[in-house]
Amino acid sequence: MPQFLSTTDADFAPRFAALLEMKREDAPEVDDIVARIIADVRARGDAAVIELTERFDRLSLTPETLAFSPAEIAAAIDKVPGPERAALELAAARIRTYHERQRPADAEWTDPSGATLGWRWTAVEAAGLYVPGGLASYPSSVLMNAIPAQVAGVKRLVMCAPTPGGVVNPLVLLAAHLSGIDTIYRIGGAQAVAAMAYGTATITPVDKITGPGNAFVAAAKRRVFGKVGIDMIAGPSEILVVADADNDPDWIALDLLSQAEHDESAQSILITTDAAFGQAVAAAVDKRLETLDRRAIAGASWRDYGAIVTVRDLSEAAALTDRIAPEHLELCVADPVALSQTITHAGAIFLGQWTPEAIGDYIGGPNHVLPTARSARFSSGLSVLDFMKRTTLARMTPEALKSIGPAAETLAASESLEAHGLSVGARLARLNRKGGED
Ligand code: HSO
Ligand code: ZN
Repeated sequence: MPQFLSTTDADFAPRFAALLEMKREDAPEVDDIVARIIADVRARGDAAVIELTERFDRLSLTPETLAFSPAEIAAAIDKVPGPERAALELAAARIRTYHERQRPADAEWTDPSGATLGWRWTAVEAAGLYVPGGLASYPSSVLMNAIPAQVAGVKRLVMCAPTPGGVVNPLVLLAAHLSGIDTIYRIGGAQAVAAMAYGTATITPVDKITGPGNAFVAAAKRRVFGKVGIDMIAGPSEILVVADADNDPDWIALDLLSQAEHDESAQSILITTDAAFGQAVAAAVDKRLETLDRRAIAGASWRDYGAIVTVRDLSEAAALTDRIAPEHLELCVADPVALSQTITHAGAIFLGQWTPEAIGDYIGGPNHVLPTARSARFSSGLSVLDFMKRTTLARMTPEALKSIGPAAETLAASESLEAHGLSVGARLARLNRKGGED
């Protein structure tokens, strides 16, 4: 049974607080194992990667077969049926068009002192994308990670995807092909993350690693952070639907289940202004759970973490939404735009009853790699900016240095950093010696 709450209940405040605090992930303690794997890959390179792949993925590779050959990729892609290919191509095109608008602008201006200031954006040189094996090997996630990198102008894009027993999802290879990935290694786990971060004889290291993975991959990403950049560490998926009574309960039930089916630890919450509508959605979820393919996973998520919250009005809904700071937020109300303007903390907002969250997972255009576990309070979904960095620019003229240099000398003296002060002072002395002649 999901939880039923109402803001009119006497015990609402503590129950809602408990809902927010609910710990959904008990990540197994794998850090020691991961530390050893990374050390091994750093010490023995390809040999370690090959041995670990043999052990964990039952796949024997050589340095020559670590990466798929172009012929293997072409053969796999050929197997993709037409409709899937067309859908993936449409998704890639829409995601690209959306992300192209995120390219940031450089800036440059001259301030009143005469100093010219600004910044310039450039792409990271090489990025590595991790794609999990098994159930969570999603072609859509390949597009969502690789296309922003490609749009940013990353020159070399590689991918690591474990292929237990040698089995590969042809759609994953097609997605990689559509999003400009140059090389695909059939390796996974902490060893793949270590190889991308530190490099081996065959694998050239990258500068940034992104993409979801299991506890081993997450621990490895944390450990290589600093040597390379990483994206966020994503937790289980979440959806919050705010709906008034003017909705089909079955649609809302399916939207809740669409994220519940990802993971037993996923969380789906409905906030509604109408208690009877909430009951109707709960009944519709139960009905759908009788037949849904993934009913075991979705049912466990709904039972353990699902919640239906009745509120007095939409302003209460907005306040609770900001406290939840959901990864995905659907606003199925008469004026979703007005409601959205009263909400600040959400990874992605889906406006109106014709915008199921699944559109955002696949084809809408915005990225589906989004902040989970309330981190939408301080962070954003994956974007082109994650594959770029900013270099600041400053250029003084003699006049500008005369104008602002003395304050730098004062501050240097106050920090007892003599050479700092002198590096400014020596220049000012020259300017003063020249007197007013220029
Ligand atoms: N909703 C997931 C992403 C995904 N859905 C991939 C389907 N495929 C995490 O936001
Ligand atoms: Zn999804």
